[in-house]
Amino acid sequence: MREEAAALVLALADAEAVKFGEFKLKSGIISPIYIDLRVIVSYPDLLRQVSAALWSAAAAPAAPFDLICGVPYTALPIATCISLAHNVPMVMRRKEVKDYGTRKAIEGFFSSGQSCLVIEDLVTSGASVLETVEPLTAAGLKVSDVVVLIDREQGGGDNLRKHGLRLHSAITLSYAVDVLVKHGRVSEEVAASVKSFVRSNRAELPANPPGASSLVAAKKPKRLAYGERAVLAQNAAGKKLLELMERKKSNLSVAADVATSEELLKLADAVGPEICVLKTHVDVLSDFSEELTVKLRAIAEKHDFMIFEDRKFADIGNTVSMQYEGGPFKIVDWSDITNAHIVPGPGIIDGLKLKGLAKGRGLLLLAEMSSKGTLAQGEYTAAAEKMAADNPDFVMGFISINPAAWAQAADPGFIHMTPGVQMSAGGDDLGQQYNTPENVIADRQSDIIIVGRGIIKAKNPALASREYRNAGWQAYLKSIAAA
Ligand code: 5BU
Repeated sequence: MREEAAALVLALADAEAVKFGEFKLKSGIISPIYIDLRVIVSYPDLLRQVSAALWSAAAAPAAPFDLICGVPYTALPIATCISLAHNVPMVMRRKEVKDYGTRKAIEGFFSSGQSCLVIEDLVTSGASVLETVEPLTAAGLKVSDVVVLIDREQGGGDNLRKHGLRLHSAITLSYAVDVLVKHGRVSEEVAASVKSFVRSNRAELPANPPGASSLVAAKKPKRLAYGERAVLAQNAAGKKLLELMERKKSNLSVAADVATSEELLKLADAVGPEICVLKTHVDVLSDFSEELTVKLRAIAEKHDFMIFEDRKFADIGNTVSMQYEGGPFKIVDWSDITNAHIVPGPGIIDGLKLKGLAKGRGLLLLAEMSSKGTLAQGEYTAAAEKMAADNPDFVMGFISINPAAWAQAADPGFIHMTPGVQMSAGGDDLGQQYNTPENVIADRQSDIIIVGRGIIKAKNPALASREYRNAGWQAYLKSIAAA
């Protein structure tokens, strides 16, 4: 076995997968060694050799497993090779899917409770391994063992152990260096400098490795209070809303989906004391009038809440600019907040900003939607995040479903509002999907629950709004205390 391992080290050096010199790492640190195992796909014999070494490293010590999963991307061909050689089925993690709660993050057939061996090419801190383990466990698979070709011995094994994972390596970095010295491939001096580099550069897990949210929950940065975030909000309406939430102790928005102006005003007055935002769809009213907007603003003033016309603009900048200001609704005149799809590109923000910024309005971008089969996910959601970051003067936040999965490092000045909320999870017959206030605010780290039918169809909407307000606020208090 040792001979095979030594031969593998030499083959890796021949393929230039292991190089010595002065290499600037992403962190800016100069490393005397550089390991890039992506090149092995160019050498089928080497790929076979690598896979065999990994298999022997895992076979004995690892707990029995039903499946294997390579950490994307470098370990994917290695896992495939092992799968073929040993007839063990494989699953694949989709790298671009970040919301493990609702999206298919793992490809391939498996059943809950099966155990999966994770395969990786190189472990430094273990963060990439954790990014793959989380969606596997979220999908119901058991993961206890990880096998790696090269362990850089910079603390990855310890970090993974803290997460209940055993790391098995085919080769350690110090072993590889010893073999290369023995065969005259590197000098004793270089070997000493590599070993000293490894000793003095322990790789810690980032406080919040992307995708490893639940595994590193204990290390999450403290969640800031709404009031603390008001100072960080750059959009005037966003700042006002965060202050209002802190002052009123409410993170509840009621979706006032009723058919007439009279019903809308009555509902606004009934739930007004409990809410921070009243969300409207004025295009469903049979009798919209300017007078309604004046009365609605007066009720908002009386009960201290903001108004959000859920218009979901979706056209080019020039058109949305006209739609926002004109037509029968003149939304910009009376609605503090509105929202937009990002599908047209950033021009939609420019068009709305033209009319809304000077009036102190704020815009929410639809980063995700609550409905089944929504296309707003993954890269689309990331694009919304980027567009918001480019326009913090006018964009105040997002419509989000699971911001914990994608917005961990986001600017705390942005507000996340989440529709699809009821006291128990479920859905309706037309694709709506519900989560609970606790789940949305504490687990998914959203800021505001938007509740429609859970309140407006209740026998006593005022009472129901009080219950939702309490549930949302308790979840918030719990999450700022726990963070
Ligand atoms: P419900 O009755 O709580 O299901 O109402 C939800 C409201 O939120 C309703 O007005 C929808 O138009 C709105 N909504 C949503 O449900 N899902 C979304 O992704 C977005 C808005 Br954006």
